[in-house]
Amino acid sequence: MKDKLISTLIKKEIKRQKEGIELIPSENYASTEVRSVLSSYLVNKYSEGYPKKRYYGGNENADEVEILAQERAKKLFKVPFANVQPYSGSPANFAVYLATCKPGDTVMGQALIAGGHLTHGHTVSATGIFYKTVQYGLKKNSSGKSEDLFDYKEIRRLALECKPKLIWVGATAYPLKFHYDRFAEIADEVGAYLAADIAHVAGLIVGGAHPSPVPHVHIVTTTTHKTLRGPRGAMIMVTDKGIKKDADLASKIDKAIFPGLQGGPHDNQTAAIAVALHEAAQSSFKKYAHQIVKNSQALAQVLIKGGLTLVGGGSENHLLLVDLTPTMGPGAGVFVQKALDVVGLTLNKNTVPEELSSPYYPSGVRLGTPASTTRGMKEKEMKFIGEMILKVVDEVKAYRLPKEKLEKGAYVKQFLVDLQKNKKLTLLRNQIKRMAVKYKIP
Ligand code: DSN
Repeated sequence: MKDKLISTLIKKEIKRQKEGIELIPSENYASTEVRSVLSSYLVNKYSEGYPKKRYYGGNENADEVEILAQERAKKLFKVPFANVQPYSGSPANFAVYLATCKPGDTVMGQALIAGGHLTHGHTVSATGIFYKTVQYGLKKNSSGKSEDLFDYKEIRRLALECKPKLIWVGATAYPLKFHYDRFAEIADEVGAYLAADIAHVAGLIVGGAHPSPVPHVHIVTTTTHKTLRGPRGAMIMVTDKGIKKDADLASKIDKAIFPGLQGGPHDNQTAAIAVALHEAAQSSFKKYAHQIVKNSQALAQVLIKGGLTLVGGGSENHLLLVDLTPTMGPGAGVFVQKALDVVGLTLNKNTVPEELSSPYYPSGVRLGTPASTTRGMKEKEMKFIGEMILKVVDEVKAYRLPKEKLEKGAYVKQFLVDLQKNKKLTLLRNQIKRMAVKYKIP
């Protein structure tokens, strides 16, 4: 490669990915084939419009690529309609608003602070700027056991009060299964569209490790690069129930994506989505999806045994949300994330239900098993990872985030200096590296 600067950075990133263990639950390793299709000659083409209805010439191959991706999505998710053009999850979700609501209409979604997504109506997102949004939270888990954290009585009360046009079900930081039928009862009662954002669990659903929202909701959105293990991208699907509610829903979704929100689709991305959908239809993917959950549960057991508090009392999917408040006080996510970074375990700080701190200094960390499972790691390796996490938490458990806003930055800066001097972390780093390099990345 002639561009030495970029080539050096890519080499460094490959080394980082190989020598560390990726625990961010929304990340994964796409197959070699998916990556190679992304850099194919399809990257050169413009294809505004939809198959057989384009605004540019020379689209005979792009048409076939997009039709294949649509057909594979429909078959895999058991839906009558799929739009495979969204550039990524956020535009896909925004297109759902465009298709179902007018600016100013009321919508409901799970609050970001309680594990929802920005695009489910947060005030800083365009979805919260152009629509009137009502947010629902989670119940406090008092039993310490895995239990559904949604308060359906409260969600129903809110829905009856605000009469939303659209209700979102789906999250970015929820460790348990969704009971889509309970949300459907509420949406049907108030006549709202119900959209499931399954970005995190799409791979678990098609792999048969998780229930599908398809019988219960009108619209399904998903990114294609998380548990589904494809390229960056997204899809919007309409269910039979959706078409029954609104015969024009599919064409409204198409129009919302193009020309509503986007220009030309990324044909290389569409082709890579088609490849990923083909991979996800194989029986080996079912095994993969089930192993993700087994690994997540194995990791949860080690962390619970080691004294950490897990939101929801454990994990039923690919992710775990650790509430560090009881161990290290409010705002401790930053300490654990940074310390784990030093040893080569990558995860992210995250808010927890009933957060006492802020999204920038949240009180939890979110981690998951999709990427490590792709590398072939199983329960035994999860035990190793869990024990390493406990050792790292032990190293930093004396730190407390100052309450004073102005003191926080300086305190974290000093913490980072301390981390670099910590010899125990260097030893753990070497142990993790020795283990990680045994497991190839595609
Ligand atoms: N950034 C994604 C996640 O990590 O869950 C959501 O957009």
